[in-house]
Amino acid sequence: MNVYILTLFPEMFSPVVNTSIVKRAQEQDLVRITTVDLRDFAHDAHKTVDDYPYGGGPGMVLKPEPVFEAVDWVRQDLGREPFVVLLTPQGQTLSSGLAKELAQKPDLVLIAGHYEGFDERIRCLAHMELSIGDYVLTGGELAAMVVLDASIRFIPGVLGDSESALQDSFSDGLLEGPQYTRPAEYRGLKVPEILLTGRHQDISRWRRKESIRRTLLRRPDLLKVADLTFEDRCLLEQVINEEKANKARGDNRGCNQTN
Ligand code: 6GU
Repeated sequence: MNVYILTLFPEMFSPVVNTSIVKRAQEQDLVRITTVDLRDFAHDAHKTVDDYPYGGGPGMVLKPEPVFEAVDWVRQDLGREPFVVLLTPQGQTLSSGLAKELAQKPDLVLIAGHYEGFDERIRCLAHMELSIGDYVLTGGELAAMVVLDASIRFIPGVLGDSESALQDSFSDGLLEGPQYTRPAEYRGLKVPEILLTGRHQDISRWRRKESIRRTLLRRPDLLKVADLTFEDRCLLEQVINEEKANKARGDNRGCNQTN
């Protein structure tokens, strides 16, 4: 996949693009990431990329020319038409499903606007407008990094087997259950005994149940749309009853620290 990031702050991307899994994906030629400095497409010697809003008002507005011409440059560089995403808090909210869709695009352009706003005509360039949540960032750069990171995880080969996206929260519509490593007891906090038994079938079932429990307690909205098997529904029923009992007893999430 080719990803072009159009930004006024290309230097913000180097820690993300040059670290860990994103770096490895590039070394393996699974993704090619190019940051494009919008200032390189300014028309004057001062490299002006923003201007006062027509009609007056506070703040500056990102001019259309640098963005249109940067996209033209990408088209030329590729020799074909990329899929263009504009990062804006007014866009569709990013989800695991959208990230997966984007991962299937051979050529992706992420436009990260900055300043108080951008000229409305820039919207005409975009096939999709994306937000990463209901809060406002000072610029689209962090959002572009989030979109990039969330998407490339779905490109086959980017994650190793042990990192597989299949086991993640959301991959099957449920949250991941709890995980533990050694020691088996720390400050009186114990690892659930079932995990120490080596009974793989029982452990699988326990993990599925705890994934359902966690989703019920934290994101019941996800549970409503997840496609649960008959066995999942039985586990859900058990979890609901256990949680009722726990509530009556005043449960504290297994955090009874004793030393
Ligand atoms: Cl894509 N941009 C900005 N500036 N703020 C945001 C956002 C995007 N998504 C959430 N907040």
